[in-house]
Amino acid sequence: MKSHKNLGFQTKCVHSGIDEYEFGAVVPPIYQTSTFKFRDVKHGASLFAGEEKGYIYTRMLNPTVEAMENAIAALEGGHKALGCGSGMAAISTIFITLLQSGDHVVCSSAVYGPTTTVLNTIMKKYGVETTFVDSSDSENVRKAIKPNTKVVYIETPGNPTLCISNIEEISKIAHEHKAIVVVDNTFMSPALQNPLLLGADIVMHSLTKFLNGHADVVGGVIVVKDEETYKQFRKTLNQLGGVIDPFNAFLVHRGLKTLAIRMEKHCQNAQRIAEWLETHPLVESVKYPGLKTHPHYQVGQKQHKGPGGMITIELKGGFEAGRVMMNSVKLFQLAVSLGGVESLIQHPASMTHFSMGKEAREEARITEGLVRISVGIENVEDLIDDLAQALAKVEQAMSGKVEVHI
Ligand code: LCS
Repeated sequence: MKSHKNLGFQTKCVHSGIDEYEFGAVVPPIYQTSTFKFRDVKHGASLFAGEEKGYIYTRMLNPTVEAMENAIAALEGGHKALGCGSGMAAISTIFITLLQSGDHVVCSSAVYGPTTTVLNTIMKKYGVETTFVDSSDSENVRKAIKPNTKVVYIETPGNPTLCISNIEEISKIAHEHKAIVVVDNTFMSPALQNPLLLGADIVMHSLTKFLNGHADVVGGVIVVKDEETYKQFRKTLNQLGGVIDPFNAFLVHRGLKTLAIRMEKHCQNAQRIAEWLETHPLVESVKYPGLKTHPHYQVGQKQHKGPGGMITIELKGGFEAGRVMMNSVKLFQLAVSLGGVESLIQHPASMTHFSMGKEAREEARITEGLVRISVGIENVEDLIDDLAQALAKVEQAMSGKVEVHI
């Protein structure tokens, strides 16, 4: 791959991948093949021995997948990337590769629910212990580190609380103790935040979200800084088999081409909506990294280029009011997932973060009344109109039950 180091981010989005495709194709062809023919026995043997570069079998490497991996590595400023069958496949590949029985993990308390569950069930079963901390205060990470801490895992902004952790500070603390820093960068995308450039060792994304951006793929990716780590992860992926398939990789690569302009629109729309919600009399609180009222606003300003497309709110009527709102939206769709061009709304306590249990939710400050919004790229006036009519329904439903000052 040619170096695109000096090009602008949106140019990299359009041009990164593999330099030349067969037959002069302008976009990456979909190599929908499970296996690749060897010229002769000597050729096959040399590919298996790693003496020659080439493709053998799609679980091991596929050119369409490789083009997407190259593009994401370039956007994150990494050495190489590995496409996985889902964000959870990427997360479990990272844990299984880096950890063994007797190791300890320090993890942000506010992470995607199943990440907590994997650490508390599967990894625990294999003898890996985890301490969950509010990593928005880096000192909590320092205090939780033990002599056997192998991995510090943070998600920033965290799902769904949007708490921000200081990647640079946490990386320094972890490295003093020789721990590996893994950052789930799903909520920001490389257009807004590059954890590897801030000192982290490994980045992962759920490709299902902003990177693909069109709600039609489930996928994940791991980005690493060096060849040795790449080889370790490739071995695990090859053995356990959690790879992405060529067609999904093609779709993600297509989505990447508009990443920077989509993220700009997500940020603009979300900022307008967050500011509007903040003034609405039925809204108790709004959390959005672009609002000065966000508790970690300053850290965010330092480490990301834009506040992203995710907002959380608490209504004055708690969960009951949130239920009416989520049932009343017309343009926003009541669905989990996030980061697509279309706006979605959901209830973390009963949906995305149900599996982690009430106790872990309370520790992560995921309240019963929290409503999460993924702001799409529609006309913002239409989105605000939709939220306004849904909140008007809340007002009708709750009249007499909550104090409403309009
Ligand atoms: N990391 C984050 C921050 C996520 O939000 C998700 C999925 C994952 C990892 C896992 O990725 P997946 O395996 O689904 O590709 N988050 C979801 C959510 O908030 N709603 O539905 C899925």
